[in-house]
Amino acid sequence: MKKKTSTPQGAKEQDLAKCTTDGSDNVMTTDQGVKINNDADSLKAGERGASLLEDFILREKITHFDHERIPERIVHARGSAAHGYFELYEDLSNLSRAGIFTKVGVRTPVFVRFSTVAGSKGSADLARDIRGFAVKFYTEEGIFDLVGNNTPVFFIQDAMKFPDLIHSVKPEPDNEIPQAASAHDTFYDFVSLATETLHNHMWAMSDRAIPRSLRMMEGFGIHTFRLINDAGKSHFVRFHWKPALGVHSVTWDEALKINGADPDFHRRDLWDAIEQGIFPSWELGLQIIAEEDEHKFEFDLLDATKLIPEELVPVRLVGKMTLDRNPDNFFAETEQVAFHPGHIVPGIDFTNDPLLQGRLFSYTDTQLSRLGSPNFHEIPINRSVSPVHNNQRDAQMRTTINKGKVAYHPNTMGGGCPFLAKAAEGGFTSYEERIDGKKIRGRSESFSDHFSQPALLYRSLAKWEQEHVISAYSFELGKCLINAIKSRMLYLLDQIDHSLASRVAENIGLPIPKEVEGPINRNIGADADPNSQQPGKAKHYLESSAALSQDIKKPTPIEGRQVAALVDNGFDMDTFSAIEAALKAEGALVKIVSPSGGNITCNKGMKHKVDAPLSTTESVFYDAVFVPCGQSSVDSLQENGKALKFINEAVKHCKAIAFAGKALALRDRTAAKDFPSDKAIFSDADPKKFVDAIALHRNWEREPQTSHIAV
Ligand code: HDE
Repeated sequence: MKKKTSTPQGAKEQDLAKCTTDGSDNVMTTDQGVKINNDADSLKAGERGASLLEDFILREKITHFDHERIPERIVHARGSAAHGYFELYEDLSNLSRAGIFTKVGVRTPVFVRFSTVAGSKGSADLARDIRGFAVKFYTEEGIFDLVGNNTPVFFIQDAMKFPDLIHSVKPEPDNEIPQAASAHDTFYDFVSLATETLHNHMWAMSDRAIPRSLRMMEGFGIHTFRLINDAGKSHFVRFHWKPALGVHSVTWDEALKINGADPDFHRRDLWDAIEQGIFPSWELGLQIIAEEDEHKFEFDLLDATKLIPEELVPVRLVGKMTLDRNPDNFFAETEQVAFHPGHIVPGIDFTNDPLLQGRLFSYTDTQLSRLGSPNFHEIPINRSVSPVHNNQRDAQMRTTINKGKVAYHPNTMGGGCPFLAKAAEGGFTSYEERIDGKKIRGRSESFSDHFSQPALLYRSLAKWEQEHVISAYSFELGKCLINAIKSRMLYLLDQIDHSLASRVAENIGLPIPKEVEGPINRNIGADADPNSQQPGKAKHYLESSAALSQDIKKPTPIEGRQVAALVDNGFDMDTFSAIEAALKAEGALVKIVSPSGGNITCNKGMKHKVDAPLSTTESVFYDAVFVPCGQSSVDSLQENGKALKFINEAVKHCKAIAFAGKALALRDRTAAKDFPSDKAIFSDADPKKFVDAIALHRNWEREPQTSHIAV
């Protein structure tokens, strides 16, 4: 059942409503408003004659169709989005004068787009990839875009390398293979020659790159920004989004299967959750660094390949974002939304991070070719809710009708309008940072440590997470064809962690080389000193950082988790209802999965609608499985190969599984029987224990014993 949206008609919703339309109760017309009498036949010279050029209705319809597509985004082409709002917990005016950091009690409308990076618009959701996490705040002072990712760092340090990075990861240009996959030679050729990539690359090899849900991802602004208060004082800041549902991922085997069985898995999950009133939320966290502490770290705050461990600078939670409304139209909203890290408001400012500085150019430029005009800010989803007045004029598809003769400033003919705002009245002024230096094309020495943080990340992961990282590197390098590239990667991994490199080397059947030909890092200018580079610079300033791991110690909410009840005719209503009630009480969704579709009958003679017949569904779509008692139900399932596979996969993927009464016979025909004392496989179908196990996401301790399960 759809819960009522919790947002009052916010400013952005009212704004969008001006352009929202649907055809119900309306007559069909041409784009010029002429009522249409026949939409099935073109105008012809006689019943069997040639079509006539004068048919303006046919021409208009076909012409519009011919131009329906716009170029997909160069990167982040595949995405899904939702509307919502942001609320601040406490007044932060000592840090920033931005309304979103000072106005407690105001619900600022947001539009959030999540995306994968490398794949095309039609690629599958579970690609191993970084996820985009872009938030548009429609503030009372103008648009603020926080255009981040789901990892705290980026691959490169300088915007100059972005086209190279993307060209290396996109499908190879001769044959356009592989789609939405980094596991190929060109990517590893680049990564192994540009050691600054190694940190974010390890994030990409971790489970962060295969999230369970977009609702279960962290978000990061990555770059260091500035917050500026009324007195003009600046603090450095890094932005974090912490999901209420915790950070969870699927296994690589699940990801591969989901991509085939439901390429829209993440998109559907987000859409369905919001439709059912299960609104995802994230807390906004700030890492604040005083201006005078800029140089107190072992890394440079301007280096986007470095995170600031939470042990060094805690994350202060300052507000909450809730997504509570799906878009009305994918193209109009999700496809046409134009984010830009340069969309900031008074109280927020940039730093000299050379990656951020380059982005400030790129995002307007790309909209010009993607959306076709500098008027992209007039597209409803991009429109500010605060008034827009300036002397920009004309260009393609202009919708604003500017009155009067004056399109310049200063003027007297327009009464001096639009007039300028003093800083005290909200006029944007840039932070007056002192800059004193030579003009150089080069990189700061303080950016040259490329090995400490990937090593910190690896050390911070739990054993099971490290195993996933080893498998990911083994898969990716195993897919590369050129041995020299694989060897160079092994050499670099060895600098990060010897055990990691040895395991990957063993898996891909190559030795770790003692040295590599040429400089280790070749991502430097022709005259730069190759010996000034890695890996000798690695530092060990922190043993580990708990926030980098997904190894949860505490249960997380199970709202919106999908749980399969595997049943057939004659299933026992009492054991079914007990578990169903416990799950529903926590907001989880119970789906009846059965050998056939339509309805099935329980042992009390009641009919139940089957949510998913086994022929159309897969074990990998669910977070947990339970099998109620009931002789005839269990007898039927025991003879059904797909039902057995369903359970075997759930065992292999370390999920919570509960069997009740007679269902133990089914357990004994599957791999579940091999785990009699498993923490998440239950033979007594105790609802509470089952719910608690789902809240821990998976029992990863099972994983090392599951390699024999053939599914
Ligand atoms: Fe982007 N990036 N990027 N990027 N990026 C784009 O803009 C670019 C970077 C990010 O859902 C493009 O409108 C350059 C870092 C997200 O619409 C383009 C550089 C981070 C999205 C572009 C970077 C991001 C984009 C493509 C290096 C995380 C999707 C279409 C200097 C902090 C936004 C578009 C959405 C999209 C350029 C690096 C995040 C081409 C040149 C670092 C989430 O302008």
